[in-house]
Amino acid sequence: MDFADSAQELFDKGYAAVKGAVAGQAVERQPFMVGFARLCNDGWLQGWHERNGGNLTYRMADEEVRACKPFFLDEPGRWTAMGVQADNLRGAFFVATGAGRYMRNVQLSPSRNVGIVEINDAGDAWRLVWGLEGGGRPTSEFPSHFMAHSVRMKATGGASRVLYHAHPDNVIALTKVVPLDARSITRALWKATTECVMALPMGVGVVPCMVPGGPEIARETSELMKAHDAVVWAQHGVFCSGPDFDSAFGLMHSIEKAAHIHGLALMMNGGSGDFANTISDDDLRAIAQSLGLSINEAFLD
Ligand code: 2HA
Ligand code: ZN
Repeated sequence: MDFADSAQELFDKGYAAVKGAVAGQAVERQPFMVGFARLCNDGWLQGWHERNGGNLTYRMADEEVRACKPFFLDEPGRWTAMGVQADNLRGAFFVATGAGRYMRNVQLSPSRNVGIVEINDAGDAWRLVWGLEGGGRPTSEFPSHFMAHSVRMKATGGASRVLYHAHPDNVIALTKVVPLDARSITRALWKATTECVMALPMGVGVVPCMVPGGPEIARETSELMKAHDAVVWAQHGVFCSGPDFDSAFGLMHSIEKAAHIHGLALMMNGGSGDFANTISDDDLRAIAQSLGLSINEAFLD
C-alpha cells in the first residue's frame, strides 16, 4: 500500500468515527430521546428494572423522523420479520430499548442501549436505522409493543405513542394474592387510594402467567388494550401506554403505588382483606364524575 492509500484509509476511518459520534449525539439531544432516556432512568430509580428487566418503545412523530433522518445509518440493517402485522404501522419509526440491554444504562448512552427501527411497507418487519451500537435488536417484547401500539393508536385516534413495560414489586406480589381476573385486581387497586381511579378509570386488563416475549402474550395483551391502557401480566409486571412519557410513567407509578398501599393495608390487618374502612363503589363513581371521567361500570357493584 503506498502512502496515498494509507493516508486515505486513515482519513476514511477518522471520518467514519467522527460522523458516527455526531450522528449519535445529534439524535441523543432530540427532546423525544431525552424524555425516553429520562423515563428509563426514573423506572430504574424506582427499582422496577432489575438486570435487563422492562422495556420501552416510542412511536416517533413525522417531524421527529424528519429531524433525525440526516443522522440515520447510511446502510440500514436487514429487514427482520416480526411474525405479527399491523396496517396502521406501515412505514412507522419506533425508538426501542435493545434486547438484553439494561434500563439503568440507557441515560448513560442512548446510542448503545436504544435503537430506532423503521417498519416496512407491509407492516410486518423492522430494520435498524440508528443506535444499538455494538450490534443488537429491539427488546424481546417488541411483538407485544408493536401489536399494542397498533391497537392503542386506533383506540386513541393516533394520540397514543408510548408503551412501557416494567417489573414493579407490589403489582407482581398482588397477582399472587388476589383472584386473577381484571375485576378483582382493578377493585383492589381502585380501593387502595382515591387517586388510582383518576389515573385508571377503565381499570386494568389481566393476563395469566405466560412465556415472556412470545407471540401469545403479544396477542392477549393487544386484545385487552382495545379497552384498557394498562395490562397486568401475572407473576411478571405491567404493560402500559400513554400519549407521552409523563402519562405512561405516571400510570405505571399510580398502579404500583395502589398495589403497595393494598399490600400494606393487608399486612396491618393481619393478612385479611376485610378492612375497617375503604373506598365505596359510590365514592369511586363520585371521584370519576368530579373529573368528567367515564368509569368502567363493569368493575363496580
Ligand atoms: O426486557 O422484561 O419481559 C426483559 C423483559 C421481558
Ligand atoms: Zn418483563
